Amino acid sequence: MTQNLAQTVPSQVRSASGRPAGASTQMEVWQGLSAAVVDAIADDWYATEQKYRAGRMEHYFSAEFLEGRALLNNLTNLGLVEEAAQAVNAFGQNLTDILEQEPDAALGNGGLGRLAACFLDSCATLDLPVAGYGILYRYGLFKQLFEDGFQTEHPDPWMEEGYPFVVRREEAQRIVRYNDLTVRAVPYDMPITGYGTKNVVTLRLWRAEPMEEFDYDAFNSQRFTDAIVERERTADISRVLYPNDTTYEGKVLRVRQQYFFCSASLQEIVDNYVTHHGEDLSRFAEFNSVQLNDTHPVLAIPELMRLLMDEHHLGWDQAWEVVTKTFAYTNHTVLAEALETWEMSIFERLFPRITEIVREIDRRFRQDMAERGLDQARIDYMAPLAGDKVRMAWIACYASYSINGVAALHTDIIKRDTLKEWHDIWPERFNNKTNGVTPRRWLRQCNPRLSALLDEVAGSDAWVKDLSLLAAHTEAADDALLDRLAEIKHANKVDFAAWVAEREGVEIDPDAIFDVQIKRLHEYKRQLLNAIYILDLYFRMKENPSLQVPPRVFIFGAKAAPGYIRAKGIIKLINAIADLVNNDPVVSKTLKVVFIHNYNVSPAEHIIPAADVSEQISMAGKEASGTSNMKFMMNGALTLGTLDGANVEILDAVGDDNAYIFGATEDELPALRESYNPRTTYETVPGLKRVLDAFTDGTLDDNGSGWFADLRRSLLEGGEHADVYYVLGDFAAYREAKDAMAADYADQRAWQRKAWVNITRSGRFSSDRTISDYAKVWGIEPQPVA
Ligand code: RUG
Repeated sequence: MTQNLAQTVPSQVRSASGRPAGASTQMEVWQGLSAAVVDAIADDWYATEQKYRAGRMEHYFSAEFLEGRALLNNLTNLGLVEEAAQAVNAFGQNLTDILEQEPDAALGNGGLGRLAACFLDSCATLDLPVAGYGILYRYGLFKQLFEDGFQTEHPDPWMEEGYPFVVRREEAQRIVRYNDLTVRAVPYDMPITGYGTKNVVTLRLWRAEPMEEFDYDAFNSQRFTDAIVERERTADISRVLYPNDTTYEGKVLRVRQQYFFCSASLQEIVDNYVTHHGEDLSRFAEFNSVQLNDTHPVLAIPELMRLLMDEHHLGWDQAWEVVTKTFAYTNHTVLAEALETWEMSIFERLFPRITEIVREIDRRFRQDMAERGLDQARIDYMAPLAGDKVRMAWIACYASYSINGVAALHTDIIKRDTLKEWHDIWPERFNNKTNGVTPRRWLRQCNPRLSALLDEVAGSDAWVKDLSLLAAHTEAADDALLDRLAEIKHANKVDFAAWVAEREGVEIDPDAIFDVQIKRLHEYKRQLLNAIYILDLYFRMKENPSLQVPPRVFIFGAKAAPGYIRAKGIIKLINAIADLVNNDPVVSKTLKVVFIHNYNVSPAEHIIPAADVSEQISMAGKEASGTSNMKFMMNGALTLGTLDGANVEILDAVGDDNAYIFGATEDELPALRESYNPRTTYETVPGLKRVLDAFTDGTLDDNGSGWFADLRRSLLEGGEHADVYYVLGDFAAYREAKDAMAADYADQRAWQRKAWVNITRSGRFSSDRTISDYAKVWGIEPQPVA
């Protein structure tokens, strides 16, 4: 770094605004300060790029990168927060206000996209030669508003005012060809800094642009509208992120998007190989590996075959040999509705050559399996093609040298169930990589008070790069430390209460228990179970006004996929319960319900440091991992959860005394289901009938939508399809655990001791640990730049 921020910021602000720094708007100051940060890292970024491109690299392909805000994250990583604050103070601005100007880069739906972002942060911090590849969506995940308690969706044109953290690389553009359309893929590179290192990882996001900015011939020959339509069809490709999480939609545009970024990225990787290692592509996999984040980038498999065979003249066998040493596949779900299958007719229409290659993969697969002695039924089940469908997960399993799940339980389930047939043949390909989250954003940056305490207890900030160091301090929790921990949580809650009051218009008491469930809205995640508990507690309090109930604030944050009506019904229900509870003159003195609208990365950074209770209550076996569970743990919230996903490993790390676990386990559920009758549960578990009847008896208002009746039916009716997520089945156990937990909160010393155990034992949930594990699979070593 040649100049300090005090020198560079004013001039960058001036060029962003065309005015003196002191006369610039806060948005212009954000622009200028952000540009100054990019300026500060430019040399190191270039040096990293040069070094990485010459050696073995891992390429992380993902349709989603949920980055959130970049400025504070970069300042934190570079150790420049103070310097930046002073630089803007010098012309009368306040860093906190400036940071609030930044839009969230919401280029992802939820856990899967945020995981990709945490991974790049860890790759940078660990100096690992990795690059990310995705799509520069013009519109990120929709903005959520509530109107009468109903979710409404609004576009998120996040970079319309300019975004200094992406740099357009005109010279590195590639051409992507479809049968009916040829487009330019223009890369926009985002620098991803690491903590305390010079290495800067590149996240390359592709944007689709028309071949010619304007086709004047078409204009002159009355094909004007055709030319405009063509332009728009091209821009469509990178226009919008599909707003589905764990459900799949078979849209043509989506398959175009997937091919678009896979093709552009692979072309670049292959060209880079040729530059450094020559024309003999048979050694490609010695220098390159590609991690497929779910099935979204699986078209990269036939596309690499095409590039190797058609453009670099390898034979099929040679190309397949390279491909099967290049790709690794991460599965993120056991939900059948998430496994992507595409209609062959879409492939035929968009890319005949890829279709041909997929057919040949299928033919050879069938032959290979027959030679291994598999029966026809099994071959048909596993084959890439089934009737007119292409099965992306099956192609991934066949072509990948590594297949992983995202938590120990999830990996067990895919080996035993979801991907059993593949595991039977290639057990050695399977491995577990329990997810992790970056302690930079999710502790250092979002919780400065706790972070300062940890520096003090640990004697330095070394824990930020190696979170497992905290484990040595579990026993340091004397009364003085626990009191400080309580003070820190309280101060965070006071800040959060002010944030909620301003943003949501609801007053909450920082002395109450903050009980939080933030995640995408899905039936399997069971926000409905939480809602039923709150309503039951409300009725218990109404029935018995002298009931001793610890003050509590129930906090939700969740977006529902726009087409997922039942999920939207649950949002409306929670908002209706919030109305009922918050407007009750007596109950509202003890309970409050807040639904944070437009939940995203930035709100999470406010919520998590203030949370006491982390709700992780999915039906066992359904949540592949979960990652908010890890963020909460790092910030000292206690888990209230089922034995699902990574909760199992959290429990293992903290011990039974330091988490609240309830409900049916994954191996118990099949037997329980046999005799399960939700009607009987409704009739017999005290309180349940009253709650479910309140859905439809006028206690709660669904504005005539009929959605609450549908929710009630989903729990009680439909024979074996009633209550598929075992909400009523687990209710009694949930209520017992949640009541017990709330009662325990009164003993603050004991509570804070549990919180401290959670914080200090969170080391294995750092994405640094996850990425170190992946690096072994990828065969890469740290490459620090000088
Ligand atoms: O639902 C899963 C989460 O359990 C997991 O923690 C996260 C990251 O691995 O991925 C989520 N996920 C799964 N998002 N989309 C899918 C299926 O495509």
